[in-house]
Amino acid sequence: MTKLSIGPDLVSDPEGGFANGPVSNPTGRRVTALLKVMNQGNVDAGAFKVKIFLSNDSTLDGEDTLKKTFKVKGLPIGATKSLRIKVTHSASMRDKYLIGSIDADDEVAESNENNNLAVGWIQ
Ligand SMILES: [Ca+2]
Ligand SMILES: [Ca+2]
Ligand SMILES: [Ca+2]
Repeated sequence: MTKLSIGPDLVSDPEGGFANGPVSNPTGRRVTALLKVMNQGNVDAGAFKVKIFLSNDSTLDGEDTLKKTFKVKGLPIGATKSLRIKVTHSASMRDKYLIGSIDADDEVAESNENNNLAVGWIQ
């Protein structure tokens, strides 16, 4: 039996990570990354937010710091949105993690809600 799933499915490309980075400048206080968000589902997605967190570990939890929020107006079937991330911090972010939470406020009901995080170690 094949399970038929209908709905948008927002996911990072590559799944689970950033397309580029995150890399820090020499002081470690500025980090850049590229996050590609794709709709691999079979229904267009409406507006949603992508939130970028700074974390000491690779897990998103309540101790992490929100650094940036992107508002995406929507993403049609098969479309990709590239988000260029630049975050600054008062101390070095090297060896910490940048975590992108796609549809962070769960505004889009998706066929798969378990592939919405992109995690990257800051170099
Ligand atoms: Ca998803
Ligand atoms: Ca964390
Ligand atoms: Ca969702």
